[in-house]
Amino acid sequence: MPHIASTPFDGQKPGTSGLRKQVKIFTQTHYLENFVQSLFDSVPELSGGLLVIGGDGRFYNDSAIQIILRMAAANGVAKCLVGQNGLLSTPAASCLIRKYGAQGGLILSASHNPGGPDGDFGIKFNGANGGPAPERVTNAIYARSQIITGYDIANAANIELGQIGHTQIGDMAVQIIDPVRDYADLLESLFDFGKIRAMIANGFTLTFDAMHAVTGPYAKEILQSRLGAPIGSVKNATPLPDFGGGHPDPNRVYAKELFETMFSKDAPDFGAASDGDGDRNIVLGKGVAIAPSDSLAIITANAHLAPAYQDGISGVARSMPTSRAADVVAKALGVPAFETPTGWKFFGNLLDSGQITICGEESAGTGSSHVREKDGLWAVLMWLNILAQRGQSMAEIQAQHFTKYGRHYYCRHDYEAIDSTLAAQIMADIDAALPRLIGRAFDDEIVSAADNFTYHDPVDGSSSDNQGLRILFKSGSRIVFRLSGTGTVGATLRIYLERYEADKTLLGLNTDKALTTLIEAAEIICQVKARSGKSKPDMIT
Ligand code: G16
Repeated sequence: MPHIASTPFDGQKPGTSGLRKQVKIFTQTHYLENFVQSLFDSVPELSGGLLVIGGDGRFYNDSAIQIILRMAAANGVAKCLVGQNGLLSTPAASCLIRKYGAQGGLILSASHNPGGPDGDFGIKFNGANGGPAPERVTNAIYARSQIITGYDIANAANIELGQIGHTQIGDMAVQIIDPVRDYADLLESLFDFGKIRAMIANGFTLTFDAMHAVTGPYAKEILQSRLGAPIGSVKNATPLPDFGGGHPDPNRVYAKELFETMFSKDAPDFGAASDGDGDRNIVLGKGVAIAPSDSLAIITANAHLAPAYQDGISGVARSMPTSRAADVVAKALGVPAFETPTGWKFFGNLLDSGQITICGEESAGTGSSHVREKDGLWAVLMWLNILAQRGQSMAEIQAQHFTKYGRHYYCRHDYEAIDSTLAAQIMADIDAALPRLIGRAFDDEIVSAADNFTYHDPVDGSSSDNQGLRILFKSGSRIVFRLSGTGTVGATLRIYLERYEADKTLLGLNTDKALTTLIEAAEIICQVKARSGKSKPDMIT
């Protein structure tokens, strides 16, 4: 097998979710190859093993898959399972790794980041449990990438990715498979499809925006073919290399059409969207958007209504910046609630050890132990199952939830593409000021504690420090500052704001108004506006 000499690239350190860079960086000669060889060198069990490969269909997906297949053959992989046309959603890849006992999977995606030649590309490695590689593996890959001297790649023609069937590259078997069927079967086994189908047949209306990303074929099969939603219920269903020029991030800005539909007088009963690789979700009802942290809490409280969870859940976990709404539910259910750093990889050990059944994040991610990734369509089906069982509207279910458990007003302000040195300095300055903040008052909010979050994994005993700066108030309110680990330009400062309200007369406030004191306190503490010259956040979710 040919060995090609190369030299290391700077910055091949996987972030919150794999290696994510601009396409123009990924397509440099030897760039992808160096990273993939570092991966094969760091995960020796792939040699002789089964590897799952697929991506979200973005620009460079096909070319990257052809390179990875030839490198897999040269590195002794026994067999690759590849999604037809190179497509696999992130949760579907996780499902396949687990179902077929693969040693791992490579998922090509930059998630919700834009695609096309001027957009972003990414590569994630998931291990044999189906979940994102833990830090010890990503650190090893990075360390290897810094000393790499070359890579192995087979001489072979491109594989026909559009044709389901079996082929070979040298000694390595390649099977092109239906990207949808196994995953759709898994979801069907978890939920009461009969009840959801009956609800839809009785006039319940829904719309799903696939944003020209990977979920189109999955949503069409599940929602239209298996559940009987009318053709056309799934919008923007064809995956496109540039996502149709859109930004496959299911939020108020980029899924504007969906939000407008759901807040119009002709709104269907249910609306949802997913992201580039199908792991995120947003769910809406007529005139109501459910915040991801609230969705996690409501799902936790109602999961027993779905067949797979009818005997109850073992526990719930959320990332640290996610609102604590799910903790309140866990307490009422008498199950443990865990707080992990941002990044789905931190849920893996808790899921594998059976300590949690459900987990989620403020960044539009919800999932369960059925796979080891967050799963957009799982959340959609969980909500549909809950709606079918309860026979109420989304707004009614949310309102009853707030009345029972109280409301965690919540939002996130993002300052994007700020100078990386400045962002690091802002974080260092807040960190240094934490001890002095304790006892300080911001209007009626008094700081009771402030720290830099370190996670101690209760399963393997590992520690992860520097995972966000937390400022806790006596009232139960909270501000968190963190730098994003998924951006590709400069740095993104995320400010997470949360206020708990149990007073039943104060459950219907406007979120911005409810959080005014905290928003002002955050700027006093970090001065990002003054220091970056930005007058407002680039994104509020
Ligand atoms: C990824 C991770 C999530 C994380 C999110 C935001 O999601 O899988 O765990 O919450 O990024 O991370 P950050 O705040 O560091 O930008 P995705 O959907 O982009 O893969």
